[in-house]
Amino acid sequence: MTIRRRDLLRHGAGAVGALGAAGLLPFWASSFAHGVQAAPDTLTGTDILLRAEHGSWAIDGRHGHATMLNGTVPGPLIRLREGDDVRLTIDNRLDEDTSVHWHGLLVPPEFDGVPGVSFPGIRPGERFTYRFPLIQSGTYWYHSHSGLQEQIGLFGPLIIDPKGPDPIASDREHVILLSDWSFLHPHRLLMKLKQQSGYFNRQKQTLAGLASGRDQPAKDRLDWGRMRMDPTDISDVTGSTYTFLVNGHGPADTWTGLFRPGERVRLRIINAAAMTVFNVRLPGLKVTVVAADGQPVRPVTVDELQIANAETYDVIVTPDEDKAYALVAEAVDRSGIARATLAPRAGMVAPLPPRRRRPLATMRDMGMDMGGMSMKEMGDMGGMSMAMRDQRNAPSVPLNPGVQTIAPMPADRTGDPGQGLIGLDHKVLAYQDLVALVPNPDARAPSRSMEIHLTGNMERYMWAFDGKAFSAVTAPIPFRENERVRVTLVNDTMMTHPIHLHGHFFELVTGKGDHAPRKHTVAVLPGGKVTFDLTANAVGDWAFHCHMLLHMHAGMFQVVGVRPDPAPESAGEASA
Ligand SMILES: [Cu+2]
Repeated sequence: MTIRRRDLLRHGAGAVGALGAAGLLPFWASSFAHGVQAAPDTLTGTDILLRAEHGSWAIDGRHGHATMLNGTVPGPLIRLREGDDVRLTIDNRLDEDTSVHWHGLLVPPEFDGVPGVSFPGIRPGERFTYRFPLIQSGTYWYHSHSGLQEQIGLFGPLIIDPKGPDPIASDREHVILLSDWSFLHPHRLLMKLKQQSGYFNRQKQTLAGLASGRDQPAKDRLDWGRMRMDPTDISDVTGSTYTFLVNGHGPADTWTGLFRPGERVRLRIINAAAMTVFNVRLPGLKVTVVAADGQPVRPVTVDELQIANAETYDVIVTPDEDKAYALVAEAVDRSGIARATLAPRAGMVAPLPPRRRRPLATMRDMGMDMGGMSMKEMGDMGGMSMAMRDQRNAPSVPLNPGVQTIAPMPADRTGDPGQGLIGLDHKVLAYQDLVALVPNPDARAPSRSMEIHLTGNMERYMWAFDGKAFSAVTAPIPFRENERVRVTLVNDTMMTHPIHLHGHFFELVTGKGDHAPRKHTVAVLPGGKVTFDLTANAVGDWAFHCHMLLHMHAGMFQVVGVRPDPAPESAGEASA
């Protein structure tokens, strides 16, 4: 039955002449994929041409409008080789400016692809060629950095094979590219959220929930209500409007990756979603994490992992039975799932695990984990209203309307498995489980440290660093070339923010010495903090932003400026 439906859809798309080739899928993402090695339309070599254009595509049988590359959503698989000098040309056939950012790649700043920061952008009808040497390998991806194009389809996977042998051995590889799709244009999503925070939340607490014990007890509910906080507010945009996709397939279409029983299958998992953090598991299979953000880590075996927007994980699974296995990528608020099937033959379907109860935010998510004390008790310690927005807890942050709360006691949450996954009876990956496979290139102790607060006001849908939206920022965050700086990100809000720095990897500070895990994107859990050490070795201006795309759009975006040392313009002057 599933096959027939899928065939209909495929033929349907081909039969509608007006659509032309648009809306078809690249081979790597076709409904029954043999593995990325076998995908004949993969773009390889050193000269790549990508066409940005408008088109229509089908999601579970319904047509949507997208901005796309080479006529497909997701875009083509680009597979390059470390050590090569590559030229990637974008031919802009859209009626608006476009750009492509190579997410996680270490490239010269002028080829990083962020309009207004790295280059002016690519005008309609024009071509732009990115040229850079590939000095790394691993699983990455690419996406538009113009307007809201990324949210409506302009993204795809990018693999760089190592120059020498791959430290990660496998018999077969699949790309698992997660995304979210709404038939409402992202501008409309943003408008709805500005009009009414929690607009997309259909999982609010109810009286029935209270009676059944599913929701917060009445006392807590009163406390949270007084602060205008909703513990069911986990995701801004939810399954009420989003369809969650694996390789461009909705849950009804279901993408299937094939394997032979006993093979070591490498899954290159990429979260390309606009606004969705996913919990990924394959019931019945252990998942061995072998790389994070493209960088190999010591293998660590888990049952489940949370992947924030823009992160990548490479994992190995070894399905040894002649049966179908489900891959479930559950939206963090459990308002929906993306699903895929791993199967020895086409047409097999694996049963899905029962839907789990939606999570509730906790005191820990407010940055107020005080060992079971109630808010009333804490309030008695010094005044609750003061405690959730006390300047003393963040002297550098102005208490303007964009700053709704300041976490009073933000905890290092790198040992946590992710929101909603604490206390499960199986092993969930935490950042503290990650250990780099090879020693870090720079293990110097940092020479200075800085703290950056992630701030927001859910009611007004305002998001910023240190209470200052990008529109109000006048200068980049300054770094000197090659200086090593310890950066702590403090999340004063009740949302996870996946923070991405362009042009660099940074080392998470989790006590792993010179084997700290290296990342380009780090999820800072609600009310939590993350510390990383950064060697600012790439001179230039680099985007630094939240990868929740509507947060970025609303102002949680900054520029990091790495200046040569000594800076030519200040040579001879006393430094300030
Ligand atoms: Cu954010």
